[in-house]
Amino acid sequence: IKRVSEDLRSTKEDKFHLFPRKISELDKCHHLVNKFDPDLDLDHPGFSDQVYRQHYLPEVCAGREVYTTLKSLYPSHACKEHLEAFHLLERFSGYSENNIPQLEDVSCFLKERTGFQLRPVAGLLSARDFLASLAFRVFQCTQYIRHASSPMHSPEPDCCHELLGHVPMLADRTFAQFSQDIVLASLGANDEEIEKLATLYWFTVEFGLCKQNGVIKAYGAGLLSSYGELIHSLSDEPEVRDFDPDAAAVQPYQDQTYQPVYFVSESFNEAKDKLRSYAARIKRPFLVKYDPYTHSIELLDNP
Ligand code: TIH
Ligand code: FE2
Repeated sequence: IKRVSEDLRSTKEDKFHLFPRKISELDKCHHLVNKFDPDLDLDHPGFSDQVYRQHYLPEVCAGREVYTTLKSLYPSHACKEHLEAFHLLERFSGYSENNIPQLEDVSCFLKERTGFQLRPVAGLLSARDFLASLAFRVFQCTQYIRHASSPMHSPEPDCCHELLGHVPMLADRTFAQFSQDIVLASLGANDEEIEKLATLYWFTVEFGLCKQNGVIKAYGAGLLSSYGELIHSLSDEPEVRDFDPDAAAVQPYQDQTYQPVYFVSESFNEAKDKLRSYAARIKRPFLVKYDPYTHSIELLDNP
C-alpha cells in the first residue's frame, strides 16, 4: 500500500500521493506485485505444477467444484443482497458450474445495477492502484484461476473470488456506495491513514459479516469465494466483534489462511454511516468529491 504509482509520482510526495483524477488515468494504475506468483512462491499451491504454471488461465473444470460447493452454502451463509444478485447473474449473465462468464457480460450487468464496471487486469495489482480504481466505480478483475488442489481457499484473489465474491455484492447500491466511500476517503490521506483504510476494506468488503433477521451472514468477498473460510467464519471458532471502524482499522490481519477475527455490522446502512463519520475525522489537505457525470474527482478545500 505504500508503493507509489511511478507514473503518478508527486514532487510533494512527503505531503500526499498523487492519484488519478479522471477515469482515463486508470491506464496508469497498472503496477503489479509478484506476491503469490506461482513461478516464484514456493508455498503457492501451483508451484510444482508445470502445466498450471504455463496455462494459469480459467479452466471450467477447476472452477466447477468451487462453484457448486459455494452455491450449496449460499442460502444458509450469504447475505440476502448476495443471494439476490447471484440469482440474477445465473439467469442473465452466464453464471453456471459449466461456464466461466465473459467479463464484458458481467460488466454490463453491474453497470445497469450500480454503475460499477469491470476491467481485466494482468495479475495482482498494487493495493494503491487497485483501490484508486474503485473511486471511479471500476473494479479490476484478475482472470487466472486457483490451483485445483486447493478449491476451498486461495491465498490470492482469482477469477472465482472476483466473480463469486465481489461481483454480486457490487450489484447492491448501498454496498457499492460503501466501497467507493472507503476509497474516496483515502485519496490525499497520508500513508498511515491509507494503511488503516486498507485494513478497514479488508475487514468489511473482503471479510465482513452482517446481521439479517437476527442471524449472522457473510457479505465479504473473501468469504463468499472460499467455502473453507465461509464455513469457518460462521462457526464457533473465530472471534466475532461488533463493527467499529476505529477498531477494525488497526486490527492486525494475515492473508495466508482463515481470519481469527471478524467484524459484524447491523446493516450496510449502519456500516456506511459509521465509515462516513470515521472518514470525516481523517485530516487531509483537501476533501474530494466524485462527479458521476464526468467520471472525475473534484478537489474541495478542507475548511
Ligand atoms: N481467500 C479467498 C478465496 O479463497 O477465494 C481469496 C482472497 C480474498 C482476499 C484476499 S485473497
Ligand atoms: Fe478481493
